[in-house]
Amino acid sequence: MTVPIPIGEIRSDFTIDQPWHRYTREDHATWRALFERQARILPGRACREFIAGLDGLKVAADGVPRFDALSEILERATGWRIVAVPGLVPDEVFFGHLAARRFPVTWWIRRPEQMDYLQEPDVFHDIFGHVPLLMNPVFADYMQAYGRGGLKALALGALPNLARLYWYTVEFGLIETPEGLRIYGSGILSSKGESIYCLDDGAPNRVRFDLMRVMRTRYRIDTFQKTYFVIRAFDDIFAATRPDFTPYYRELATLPDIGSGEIVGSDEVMQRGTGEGWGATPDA
Ligand code: HBI
Ligand code: FE
Repeated sequence: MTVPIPIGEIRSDFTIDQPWHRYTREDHATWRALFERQARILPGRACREFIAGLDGLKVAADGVPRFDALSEILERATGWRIVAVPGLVPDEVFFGHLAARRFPVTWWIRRPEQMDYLQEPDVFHDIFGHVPLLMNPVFADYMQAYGRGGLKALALGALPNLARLYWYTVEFGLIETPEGLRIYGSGILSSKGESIYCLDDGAPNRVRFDLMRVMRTRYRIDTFQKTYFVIRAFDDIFAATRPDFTPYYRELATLPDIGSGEIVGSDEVMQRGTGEGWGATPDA
């Protein structure tokens, strides 16, 4: 549901000026409702780095924030800035921005009737879900490394493998802490239902993060995850992405995909899910 922006206002890198005048009172009310609901359920569920980032960003609880003001705070912390875009942008544009420490943020917000579910990222998912962790230096470095890796993966025709890494870490990752499992994935942090399901429900598998295993694992964009991958520290994913992936992609090309709900022999299984409710959503 990309809300139309006049074509003349979209720059060659797909960025636009945040169309501040186009937010309605209802849009700001939707932002407030989403923000207050997540702020209420995330303490004790979100990792402490996310909570710290959210506090650091003073993300305005009272309405859709001004991207320029957030970029000033973010830039001082980790050199990242936010750029407004009309919606999903082509992969090479997306990776190009990440590689330059620019996070593309969809400018529009969902309709009130979409409070509980939205397929395409909106401003709440992008700002509330992603930006607080961009305040964390290790995570901020990982996101730039991911952008650079994405441009290489595109060139090698290995984008689907890398997209899975992003999906199961940046969007739906869990991290182990002395207090128990915590959420760092943005797709979970911006979703009330999945913020509860991913930690409390017996249905999903929870498996130790393993780079090659994750890059073989399929996912659906329209259901809660059937498998969550658990890291011990952000450096786990940063260290894993340091080497040149070319040999990994060559090996992956010889290995079969793993189903989104499947457990394989090499897995360090932390929870073998019941699979309740999966019948209706076989893998894509
Ligand atoms: N564009 N605006 C935007 N936001 C995203 O998260 C995004 C995108 N384009 C491509 C993309 N994500 C994914 O396909 C890559 O992560 C693989
Ligand atoms: Fe996202």
